[in-house]
Amino acid sequence: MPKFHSDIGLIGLAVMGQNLALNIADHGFQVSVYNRTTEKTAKFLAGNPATPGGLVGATTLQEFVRSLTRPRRIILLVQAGGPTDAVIDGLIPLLEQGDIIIDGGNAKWTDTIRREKALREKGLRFIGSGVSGGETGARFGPALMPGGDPAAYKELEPIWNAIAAKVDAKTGRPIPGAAPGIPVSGGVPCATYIGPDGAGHYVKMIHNGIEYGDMQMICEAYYLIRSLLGLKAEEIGAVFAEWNKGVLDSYLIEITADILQQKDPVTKSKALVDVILDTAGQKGTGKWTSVNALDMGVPAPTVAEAVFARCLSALKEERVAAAKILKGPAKKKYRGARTALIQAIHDALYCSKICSYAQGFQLMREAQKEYNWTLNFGAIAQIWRGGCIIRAGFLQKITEAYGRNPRLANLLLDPYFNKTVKGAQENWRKVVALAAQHGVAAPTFGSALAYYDGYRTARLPANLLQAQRDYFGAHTYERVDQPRGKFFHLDWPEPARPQIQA
Ligand code: NBP
Repeated sequence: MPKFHSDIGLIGLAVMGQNLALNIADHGFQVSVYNRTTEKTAKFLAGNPATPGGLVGATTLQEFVRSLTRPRRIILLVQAGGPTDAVIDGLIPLLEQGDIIIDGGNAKWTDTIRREKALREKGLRFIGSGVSGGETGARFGPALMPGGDPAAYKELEPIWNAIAAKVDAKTGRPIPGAAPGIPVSGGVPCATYIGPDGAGHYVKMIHNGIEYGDMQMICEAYYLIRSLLGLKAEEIGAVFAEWNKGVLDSYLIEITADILQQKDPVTKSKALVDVILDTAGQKGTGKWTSVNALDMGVPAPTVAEAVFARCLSALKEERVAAAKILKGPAKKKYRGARTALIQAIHDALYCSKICSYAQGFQLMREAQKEYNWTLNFGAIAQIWRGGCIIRAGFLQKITEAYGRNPRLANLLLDPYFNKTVKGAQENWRKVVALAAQHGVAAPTFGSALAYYDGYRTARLPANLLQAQRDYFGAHTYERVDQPRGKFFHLDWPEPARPQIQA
């Protein structure tokens, strides 16, 4: 017997909405659902007649809103951008003071800041929540990154905690075992209040930027093994399966091992990966991360390189034409030991990954100043351990690093990461050099190494840069022998300028 009023409502029954509604209902909450195209609602309800909490369909927004217990909690899982605004505009006249709208889409954090403010002024409450883990995550336990009104989140928290992925309290390891109708029990939920207004969606964007970096780095490792050692896809898959047992243990390494061992269902003899066209798409969160890094002046080159690598891959016809004209080094087979090179590529991947995450966390550190948030970096790394695409054993090391020092300036400075990079950097440098010598593009490996070397350098060549800027633009410079903030200028065009030779 359905309850008269549902516990929560959900608008948008595409992939994410359907799966999240089922996940919520699995946990005993009655969910009212609404979709603009009503046939989808009918089909969804017909396909899921018996869930523990129950699903209630509505064909109009009015009927949907009336079906909810007050204060109403309404999740939006519609296309980000204009469609999200359109749905909010449709809801506003139907809602009452204190009702809560939760945007679970991939909204840009600045949109979430704007929407939260506009709704607050109308007496409505707004939560922008990152939802990570794709279709399977939404169904069986995503990582959830809610931001907005903290009191409103308190009213959502029991549901968010119930449906989130769970990790072991001591080890941080994901707890597997969810199945339709049988939710995971025990463990720490991969959901935590991130901060006010757009904080949740900001952290979700950084998650996605890091995901871009991780994926590209894995591709570079695969490509280097293939190019230098000539291993077949399934052999490289076996290497990744082995790597997944160590420090690189992660969802993305695990699926890569699986992908590389998949045969093509059409030719039946080739590896599937060998018949997939080498042009990558993107939806924009990596670009947002990189643009935001440039806007805030935070060095985050590794994610940007991953975005550019996708852009370069998309120039397929140009690349095919250029391949006939532009020559690289003469093709030479790598003559060293195979096992040692595979270990070196493993180390290059791990060191590059550490730098990429260091950059992501530096971005969040700067954003919290910019937007007046107080972010808990250890907790953010902890909720990424389960449910989401970048889930990895390595994140526990980040939680531990921020546990040791919550004000850590850069992950690289933490003793564990410092020691790890110190021990592995010889291999990392060898791989970047080999890539250059053999003409194999490895942009994230190379940029991460340049980031590491730049960050650990006390005196960079920016002294010369400042002199150049002063020369043509009178931009002034500071001196090493004077206090910071004191600026000097040399009248370069003046014929009588001091002619003291260096
Ligand atoms: P889509 O992003 O493809 O959005 C489709 C939904 O938006 C449908 O329910 C559609 O209704 C509705 N919609 C649109 Br389009 N315009 C609308 C409008 N003007 N008014 C009302 N409804 C409208 O769905 P998705 O892939 O399930 O993703 C949902 C959200 O979750 C997005 O923000 C996405 O970025 C985010 N996300 C997706 C993933 C993923 O793996 N797919 C992961 C994490 C987050 P209709 O049926 O009537 O067309």
